[in-house]
Amino acid sequence: MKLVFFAALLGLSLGQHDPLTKHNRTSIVHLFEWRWADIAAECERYLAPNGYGGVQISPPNEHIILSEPWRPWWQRYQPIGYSLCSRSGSQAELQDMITRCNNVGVNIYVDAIINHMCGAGGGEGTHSSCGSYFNAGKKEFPTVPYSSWDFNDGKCKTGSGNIENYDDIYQVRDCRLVSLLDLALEKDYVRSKTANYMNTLIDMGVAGFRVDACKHMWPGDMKAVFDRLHNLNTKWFANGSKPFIFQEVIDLGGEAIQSSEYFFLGRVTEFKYGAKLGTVLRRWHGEKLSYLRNWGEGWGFMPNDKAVVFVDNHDNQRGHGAGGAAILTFWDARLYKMAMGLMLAHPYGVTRVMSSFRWDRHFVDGKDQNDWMGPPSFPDGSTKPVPINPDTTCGDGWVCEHRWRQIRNMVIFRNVVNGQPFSNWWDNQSNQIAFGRGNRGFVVINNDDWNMDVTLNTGLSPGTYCDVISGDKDGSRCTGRQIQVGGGGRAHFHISNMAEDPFMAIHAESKL
Ligand code: QV4
Ligand code: CA
Repeated sequence: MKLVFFAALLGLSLGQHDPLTKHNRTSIVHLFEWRWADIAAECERYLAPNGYGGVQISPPNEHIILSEPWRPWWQRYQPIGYSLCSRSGSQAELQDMITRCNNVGVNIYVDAIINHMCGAGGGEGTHSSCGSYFNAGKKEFPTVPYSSWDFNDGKCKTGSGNIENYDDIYQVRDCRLVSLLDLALEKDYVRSKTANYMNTLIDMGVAGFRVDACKHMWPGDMKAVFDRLHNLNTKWFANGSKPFIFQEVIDLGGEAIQSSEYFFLGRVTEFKYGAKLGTVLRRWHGEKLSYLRNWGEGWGFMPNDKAVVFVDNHDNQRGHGAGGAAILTFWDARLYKMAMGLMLAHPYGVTRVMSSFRWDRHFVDGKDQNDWMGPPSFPDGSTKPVPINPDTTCGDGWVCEHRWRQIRNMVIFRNVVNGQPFSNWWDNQSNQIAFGRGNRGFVVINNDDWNMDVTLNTGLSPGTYCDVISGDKDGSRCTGRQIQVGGGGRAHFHISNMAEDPFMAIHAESKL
C-alpha cells in the first residue's frame, strides 16, 4: 500500500520531467519544418539506428497561411484551430509518422501553442492550413470554437493591447505577444479545449510536448491544463506514464519572470547554456574553455534535472528570441561542431540537437532581412521533401546537422557514457581542455591558436580506440585517427589548431 502510494507520487513528480526515451537513448532532435512523411522515414532509416531518442516536431495544428512575407516559417506559430493539418502534412500522415517512429523506439514531442491564436491583424477568410474560415478581427475561430469571450483583452491594461514592458508580469501574461490574440487560460472552457487538443495527440501516441511561450502564461493556468492530460498510450509506453513536458521560457537572468516558477510543471529550456557556450567558444569577453571546469549549475544554470539544453534553436539561429550574436549555428560549422561535442559529452541537462534548413541570409546593419524565410518549398508554397544524397547528407537546402558525423557520433557517445560521472578534467588554463565520463568516454578539445601535445589520464581501459570525430570505427579498423590508451589509462593526444575539427572523442564502443 505504502509502496504503491510512493510509486504514484514518484510517477507524478518524475513523469513530466522524464523524456521517457527508450533503449538508453538520451538526445532529442528538432526536425524543424520537416514533413511528417520525411520524419517517419528518418526515424526508421537514421534516428533509431544512430541512437536518437526522440524528435521535436513543428506545430501539427491548423495555422494561418501568409503571403506577405511569403509563407514565413513563423506562420506556424499563429494557430487557427486544433485540426491536424499543417504545412507538414495531414492528420493521416501525422498518425502514420507517430506510429512508425514509436515502432522503432523514437519518441515524438509536439510543439504545442496554447498561449495564443493568430495575430490580431490576421484578417478574415480561409487562408489557413486546413482551409477553415476564421476572423481575427472578430476573434472568431469556429473550428475550436473560440469567440471574443475566450481572449484576455479585458485583462490587459496596456494602450496597444500588446506586451510593452517585460518588467510587468501582468502584461507579459495577459497582453498580446507581438499582437498574437491572447487566450484566456483562466477560463475552464479554454483549459478544456487546449487540454483536448493535447490529449488527442497523446492518444495518437506522442510522448510529450515542447510548450511554446510559457513565460506568457500563468503557471497556475498551465497546471490546470496539464492536470487534465491523459497518460501516454499504452501501446508504446508503460502503464501510468505521464507526458514529458518541456517549457519554453527565456530567462537569461535579470527578468521579472524566472524559469524557476515553472519547474514544478516540467523541464524548462535553459537559454543561458547556448548563449554562454557561444561566448566561450568565440573567446569573447575574455572567456576561455578552461572556465568550463564547473560548467552547468556552477555557471548559474537551473538544476540539472530541470534543464533542456541546446546550442541554438529555431529562433535564435536567425536572430529571433534570445542570445544574439553569440549563438553558434551551422553557419559557423567549425565552432558549432565543437560546441555540440562539448554539450553532448557533458552530463548536464537533456540535450536537444537542432536540424535546420538553409535560407538566403542577408544582413543589413547587422539584421538578417530574410530571417522570415520558410523551409525549402515548391513555387506553390508546399514544403519540399528531404532528399538523401549517396554520401548520407541531405539535399535541397536541408542542413541535417543531426547527420553530420561529428554530431551524430557524439549523440552516440552520450548514450554510451550515460550515467557515468564527469571525471578526469584537464586544462592548460587557456582553451585546451579534456574530460571524461567515468571509464566509458573521453573528449579532448583545442580551441587555442597553437598545437596541443599532451599525455592525459583518460580513465579508459587500455587498448586502441577510434576517434569518432575524424572518422568511425568500421569493423576492426578506424576510418579516422586512432588513440592508444596504455596502462593506467594514459594516452597521448596531438591536436593541431589547424585541424578541420580540432577535437577528439573516444569511448567504450569505439574501442577496436
Ligand atoms: C508585428 C509586430 C507587432 C505588431 C504586429 C501587427 O511585432 O508589434 O503588433 O506586427 O500585426 C510574427 C512577426 C511579428 C508580428 C507577429 C504578428 O515576426 O513581427 O508582429 O508575427 O503578426 C515566432 C516568431 C515571431 C512571429 C511569431 C508569430 O519568432 O517573429 O511573429 O512566431 O508568427 C519572446 C517570447 C518567446 C518567443 C520569442 C520569439 O517570450 O516565447 O519571443 N518564442 C516562441 C517561439 C517563436 C514564436 C513564438 C514564441 C510565438 O519559439 O518561434 O514566434 O508563438 O522572447
Ligand atoms: Ca498569455
